[in-house]
Amino acid sequence: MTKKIILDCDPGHDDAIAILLAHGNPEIELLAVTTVVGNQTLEKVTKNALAVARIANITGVPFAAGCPRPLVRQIEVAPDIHGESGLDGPVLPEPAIDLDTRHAVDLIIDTIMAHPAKTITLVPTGGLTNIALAARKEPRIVERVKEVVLMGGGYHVGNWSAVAEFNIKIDPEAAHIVFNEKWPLTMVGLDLTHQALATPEVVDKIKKVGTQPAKFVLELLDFFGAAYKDAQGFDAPPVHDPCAVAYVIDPAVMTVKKVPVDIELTGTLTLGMTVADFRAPAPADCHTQVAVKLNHTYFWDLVVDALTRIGEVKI
Ligand code: PIR
Ligand code: CA
Repeated sequence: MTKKIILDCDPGHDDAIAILLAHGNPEIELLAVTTVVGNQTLEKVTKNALAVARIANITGVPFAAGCPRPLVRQIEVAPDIHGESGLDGPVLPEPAIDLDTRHAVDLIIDTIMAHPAKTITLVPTGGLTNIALAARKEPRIVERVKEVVLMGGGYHVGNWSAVAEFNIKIDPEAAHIVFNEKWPLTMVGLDLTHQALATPEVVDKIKKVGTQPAKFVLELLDFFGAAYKDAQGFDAPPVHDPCAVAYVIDPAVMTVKKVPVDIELTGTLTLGMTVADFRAPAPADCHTQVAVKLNHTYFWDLVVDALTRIGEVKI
């Protein structure tokens, strides 16, 4: 049985690769792609999502734009890592498909309500603004989704402050809503994604695919790698967002641990921290788990396999 997902993202170099993995993997049925302000403005990340659709020849999947700003806070974007366009590096094609006319929040709700209960996995890889609003606008989706598998947070690491990760920190109130709803939630945080390094061996494997979409990924990794080197001193860049998609494809790609997680909203030094309680035993009603250890080879094989299946796409 295929796994139906809605990908809510802010492309973003790693978001773009997450879209390609979801599209190219035969286990995944991509029901919708929705965008949210994050790595860049809503306008830019939405344009980028449509460009990725064209590059991989994704047709028949609705793409919709969502929230242009966080619930409470001012907009914070990440040009140091993703550039002015949000997807700097490759030359981006003009979109070939039209945006869905619905707001992302409505597309998310409509899609979940139109499918049988517990069949759809929500995969957020940006700030949680759209998901939080969807849960408030139509509370029945919380019972109805199968699970939420998100890239965000980190129980021992931050990248937007000493203890907070970007996707959580840019809209902590939204994250608080999403983590406190009782749906099963897997946090694929920095503890995990900092293991998903695009090493020279990985880049070599992608080179061997030899298609235009693979070349696009190489150009993304080139820019992303240089930015990560400059901004955070990484020798190889951590490719965060496809990790969440990989977990949906096969949970065996990583180990997870069931622990309660909540979002800090009032700390002056710790705003947006994902506070995970590792004291044993986890309460019986614990609905959250955190990703711990990645099978690096298996993960990158999934990405290379997806690119291979996408095959050549000429623009
Ligand atoms: C990555 C991101 C934002 C800022 C930095 N420094 C690095 C984006 C990625 O798209 C990913 O979803 C998440 N936010 C990682 O923090
Ligand atoms: Ca992202």
